[in-house]
Amino acid sequence: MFEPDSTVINKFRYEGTYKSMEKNTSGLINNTFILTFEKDNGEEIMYSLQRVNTKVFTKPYQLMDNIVGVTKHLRDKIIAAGGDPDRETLNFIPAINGKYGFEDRDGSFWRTYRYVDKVIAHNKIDRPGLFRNAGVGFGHFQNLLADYPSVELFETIPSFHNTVNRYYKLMDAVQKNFMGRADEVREEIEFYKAHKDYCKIILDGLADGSIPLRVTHNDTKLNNVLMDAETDKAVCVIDLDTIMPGSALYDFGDAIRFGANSATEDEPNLDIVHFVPERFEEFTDGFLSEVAGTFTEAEIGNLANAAIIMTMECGIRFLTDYLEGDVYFHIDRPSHNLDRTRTQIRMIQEMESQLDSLNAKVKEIADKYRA
Ligand code: GN1
Ligand code: MG
Repeated sequence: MFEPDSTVINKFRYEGTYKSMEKNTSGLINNTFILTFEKDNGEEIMYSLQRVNTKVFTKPYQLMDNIVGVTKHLRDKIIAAGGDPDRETLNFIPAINGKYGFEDRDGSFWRTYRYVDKVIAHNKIDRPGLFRNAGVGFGHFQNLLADYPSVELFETIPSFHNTVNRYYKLMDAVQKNFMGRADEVREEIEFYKAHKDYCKIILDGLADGSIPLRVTHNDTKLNNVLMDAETDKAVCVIDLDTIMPGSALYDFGDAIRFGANSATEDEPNLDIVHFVPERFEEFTDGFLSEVAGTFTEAEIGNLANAAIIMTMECGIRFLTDYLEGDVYFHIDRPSHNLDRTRTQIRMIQEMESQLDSLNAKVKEIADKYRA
């Protein structure tokens, strides 16, 4: 479904002659294809071509304005710091009409950027050190965007991380019970009800000003930071669709939700799904090595809470989608969203049971970088 054909490929200013295409299956929203071209001198050049999900991102041209603005800002900073702008940020390729994407006859929106090579998008942390480096990558990204004019950003998904809203959408889906699946998931529903109070913590902090509004990535799962295949260092933060004003706690919490899991987000066997505190520590250390100096007390003090809150939010979204008939996230099996919500619940339970020690760890690490 939705494979790009030559009428799509020919719309972009690619270098060289088209050779081959491979599908990348990791994202849950957009569809991504890796294209290989051959230049006149025989060298290969690769691109990512994406079909943007316009049910989720309803204004793709405005979305691309955000991304073009942000990547230009990043590029300038990377050059000023002596880095490699072709590797450390995404480089989008215009269509032949000069715009950064185009809508085809069927209403699909396509965009493309240079493929970053010699990197890995990890779906799971399988060795020490890697997650600390991811923390440095996302923390550094936060710093690079600290002076980005947020007024220029179009809100690609309004209320994206409004966890309270997400909670009420779940309650609504339970009531409508469109697929007749609510009875089967009573336990999960009760779990989220019992943990409802977490949902408002970040929103309250934003409202009273103790948590500042910053420019944030908002989708910081591990596979959205490309890691160098040889050195394991973070190279490039990708998936820039949800860059919007938000709380840095969203970025921290979502990264922990995904990367401090001993298994993948959709592991059906809960016996092997655990929250790994050492991973939490590693990521916190990397992240705070970049941002400790600029964070407020409320931000530092809520890092561990944020891990629980973002895991709640995502679990709530998976369960809502399950009840609504799997209309939002890509699924490969009927229970896919249910398996996903269950891993999130397992993570929350284990984080909650050691919240005091996680808070103590955060404090220790923050003090180290603030000394
Ligand atoms: C989606 O696009 P992708 O796969 O990086 C989702 C995130 C969820 C994530 C869960 C726009 O991210 O919010 O946390 O799935 N993106 C959107 O894996 O809804
Ligand atoms: Mg995404």
